[in-house]
Amino acid sequence: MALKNLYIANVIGSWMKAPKIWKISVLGDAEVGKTSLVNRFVYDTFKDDMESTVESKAYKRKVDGITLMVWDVSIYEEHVDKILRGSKAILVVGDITRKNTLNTMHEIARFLDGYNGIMIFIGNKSDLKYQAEFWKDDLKKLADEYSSPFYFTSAKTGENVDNVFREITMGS
Ligand SMILES: Nc1nc2c(ncn2[C@@H]2O[C@H](COP(=O)(O)OP(=O)(O)OP(=O)(O)O)[C@@H](O)[C@H]2O)c(=O)[nH]1
Ligand SMILES: [Mg+2]
Repeated sequence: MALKNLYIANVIGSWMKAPKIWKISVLGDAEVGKTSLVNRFVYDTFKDDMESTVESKAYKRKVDGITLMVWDVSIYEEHVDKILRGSKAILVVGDITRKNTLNTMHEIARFLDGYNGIMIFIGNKSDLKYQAEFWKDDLKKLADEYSSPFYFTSAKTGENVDNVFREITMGS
């Protein structure tokens, strides 16, 4: 084989073997549990005393042979557009115990208008169901508007957290 062909074969070979890396961004109002969800998913841990996230940060976990690069997007982030660029999926998170965080989810979804990846709506803190200010009907209505799935999760108990990410890697 000519040297050039050998080179091309090598490049294509390593490209095919390269791990799949998918970017996922997590958005939502202050204190809805964005960092807690990421911590639960990546480290399987939970803390009651969380500090507010000042700087957006990426975390990695491999699922179904795919490396997920999960971006915990700070509410202070000035370059949201840049972070969202190339996201395979965007998680839009609200806190079920605060109705205003559902309004923020609506605003975020409007802001994302035209995004053609997977958008998933999440009502977090499902362990506090008895304090819920919004529930299934409200979240379903929002999700249906964007033909997107929705989940209720608890970063505290871990309920449904893995299922959200499975939704993304499913059928890959
Ligand atoms: N009961 C309960 N508390 C939660 C859950 N998820 C997060 N929390 C608590 O809610 C508070 C905020 O959680 P964070 O993960 O810091 O929320 P955040 O969206 O990252 O907040 P910012 O970075 O300030 O925007 C913390 O006190 C968490 O312990 C949950 O599923 N259930
Ligand atoms: Mg945070």
